[in-house]
Amino acid sequence: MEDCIFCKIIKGEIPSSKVYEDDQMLAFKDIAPKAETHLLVIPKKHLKNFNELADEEETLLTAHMMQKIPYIARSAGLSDYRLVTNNGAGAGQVVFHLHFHILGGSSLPGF
Ligand code: IU
Repeated sequence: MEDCIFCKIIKGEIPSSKVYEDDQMLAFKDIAPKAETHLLVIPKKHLKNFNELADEEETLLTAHMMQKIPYIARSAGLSDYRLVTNNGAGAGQVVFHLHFHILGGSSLPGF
């Protein structure tokens, strides 16, 4: 997607602080952290949000990302963390390339 900022990060056109990368996904530090540790995990395939991941053809990608997230969190020194995805503008999604927030490293408010 030409105008997608996260696609540009994947292509290396915009710099990011990568913490994990493989052929299907990327994890990097959020530029405006909302917790002591705030990582974003994204698929390399452009999918708008979690609703698109629910498509049957994305089953393997879904499993792969879910399996890697605990490893990425652990590698960042986190045992306790919050995993969030904002699905749609009404839920606070601002960047329309699917991403999971990993938030931790400090006490998080309950909700
Ligand atoms: P949201 O779930 O779409 O609201 O989250 C988007 C996140 O992407 C937000 O936490 C931003 O700080 C973050 N981000 C980023 O890390 N790098 C960028 O270039 C842009 C947004 I634009």
